[in-house]
Amino acid sequence: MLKQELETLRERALAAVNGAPDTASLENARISLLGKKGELTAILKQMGTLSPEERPVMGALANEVRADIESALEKASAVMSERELAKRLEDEAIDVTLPGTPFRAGRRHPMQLVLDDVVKIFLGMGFSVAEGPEVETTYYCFDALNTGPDHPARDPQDTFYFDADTILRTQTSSVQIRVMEQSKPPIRIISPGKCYRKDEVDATHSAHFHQIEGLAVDKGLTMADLKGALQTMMTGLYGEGVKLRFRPHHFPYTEPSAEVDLQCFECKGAGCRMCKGEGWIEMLGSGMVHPAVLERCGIDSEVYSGFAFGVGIERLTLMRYKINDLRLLFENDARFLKQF
Ligand code: 2NM
Repeated sequence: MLKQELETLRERALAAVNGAPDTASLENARISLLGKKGELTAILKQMGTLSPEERPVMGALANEVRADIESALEKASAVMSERELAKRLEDEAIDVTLPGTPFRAGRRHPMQLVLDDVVKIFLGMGFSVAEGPEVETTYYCFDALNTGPDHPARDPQDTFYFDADTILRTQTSSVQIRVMEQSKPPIRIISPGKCYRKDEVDATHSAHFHQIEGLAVDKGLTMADLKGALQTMMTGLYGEGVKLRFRPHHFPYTEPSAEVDLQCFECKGAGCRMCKGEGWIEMLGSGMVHPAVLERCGIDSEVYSGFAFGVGIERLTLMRYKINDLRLLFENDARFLKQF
């Protein structure tokens, strides 16, 4: 009776194990056959009803059946894991020779390209880069630069005021004043940065713009040093053969002062649409730092002299790439920016 049950169990078990479709059903089979509440255990519980002679015989048979089922399970499980691994390897195979997902890298803004070039050119002449706050006091933007309380440049029509003494800087000369206050000559710096003016936006104006100012203070500096530095900058930016023209001008903070024009490289000075028939294009302001400005920063103007200049990065960039509208530089249109 019990012998019969064990034999059928073995037959059904081996059929179930060998026919299991996956590891999960194999595990289910193991539990229902050999588990604590499984079929073999249920049969073994009846051993108590056997006679002492039958018991060891049935016990041996039960062990044999268990061993058969266990070894069938083991074999099936090994075959199955191998098969499942092979399938996963095939399903998840990666073709490393396929092209990757392209990474769309950005690029430097045309004004950044120009700024980087200008910085490199001045580093080559022994200058370093100085930075300062965009929110400034009227002292650093005006008073320190000989632009007293009644000067028209301080008009709230033209400058953004937070209060009577606090403004958005209108030029980066404020940075140069701070450097002159804090250091002793020789000084050679350029100060690039954002500046602000209450300008209506059009093809050549914006309420925020970017400026580079340069300053050198040392014994014996003259206009010749200024001209040499500016010629080096313009040649570096626009190539050999660029011509500069210095015109007398007035700034409160330099004496003498000069505006600097670049010979139009479209018409070589003959006059064309680009230079509006002038042959020359106004590029920057410059001059020898006014002795009163040096003195106010604690620099002895009897011993030291300095030259300074200021130029708009927008202007330099429009010229460099022959762009006809300033607004293109600020609109962040990728179709435009991709060209540089
Ligand atoms: C310009 C034109 C001319 C200038 C003067 C100074 C300072 F601080 F040394 F006095 N920095 N920059 C200067 C001179 C700026 O911008 C058109």
